[in-house]
Amino acid sequence: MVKVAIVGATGVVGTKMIEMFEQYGIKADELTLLSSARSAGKSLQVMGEELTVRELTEETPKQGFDYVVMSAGGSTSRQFAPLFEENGSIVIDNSSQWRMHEDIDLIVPEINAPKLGRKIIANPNCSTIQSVVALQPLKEQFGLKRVNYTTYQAVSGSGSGGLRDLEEGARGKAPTTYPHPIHDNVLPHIDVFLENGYTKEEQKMIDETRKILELPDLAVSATCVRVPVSNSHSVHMNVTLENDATEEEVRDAFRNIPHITLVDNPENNEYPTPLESTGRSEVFVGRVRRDDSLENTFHVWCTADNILKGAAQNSVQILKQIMERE
Ligand code: 11C
Repeated sequence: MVKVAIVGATGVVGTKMIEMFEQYGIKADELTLLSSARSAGKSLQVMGEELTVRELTEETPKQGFDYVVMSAGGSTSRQFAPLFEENGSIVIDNSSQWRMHEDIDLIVPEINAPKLGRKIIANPNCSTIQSVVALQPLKEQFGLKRVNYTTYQAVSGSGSGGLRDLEEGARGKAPTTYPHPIHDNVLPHIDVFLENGYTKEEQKMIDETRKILELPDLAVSATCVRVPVSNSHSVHMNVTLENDATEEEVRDAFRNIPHITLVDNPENNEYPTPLESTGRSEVFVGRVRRDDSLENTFHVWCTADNILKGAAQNSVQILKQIMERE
């Protein structure tokens, strides 16, 4: 009898997780949908069955779930993930709360697998996931020396509030999620500002890249920008390789990898876009070209569905990876 719970089931990511369970063939004898008191009581369709969302309380972890997938924000994860863990559940957590803890695995199943033994396993930040998926073949074939990211991140990364600000902003309404209008605008500000002048989103990309790729000394920098796009993040990566390659060798590194699609025919106006990435499971790369201002350095453009590969899909892939191993 396999008991699985989804915490944050009514959110933008949680509802996609339910879809991903079906797509990835997750077998649960009993699936429990959990949320805060505010969303409890709602009904959601799960594989043709209607399930009522229940409130997450301090008593819930005692119900003996085998697996819990959480996407309900950092404070809920801080409070509840250890309670689920104490009660024997394996927890896959989509918040930033546990990612950088030394004893917590940070997993992108195409790249790594849990090995540290804790029952809390962290799902990385969405913009990090698509970036490391694209960087991994370059790391394997040429070695990585330095990466500088600039992101163009969709409003769905901020959940329903971000989508609302974009939609209602187009009708002249003041924003409630962002400090400035996002409609007709670009905000170089994602998550809170830190003392070093970077935003937390930028710091997450730097720290998580080093941890997932197991390159603690990799030179990494990031500028993260919110753009008026509903869904799918774009990342420009300026990548310095350890060993030089030709442009074609860099393109070849992305070919024949099932979870990467190379779209790089600028002569036909073909390159990855967020619109074409939405609803797709893979990471798209293109615009590969040499940066002549630095040795062994290339520009790479990368897009992916931030709610799928960046969150719900990656979490469910981790769940599948663990279920298959056990
Ligand atoms: C955004 N990347 O686009 C964020 C959303 O640490 O998991 C995900 C935040 C996180 O706003």
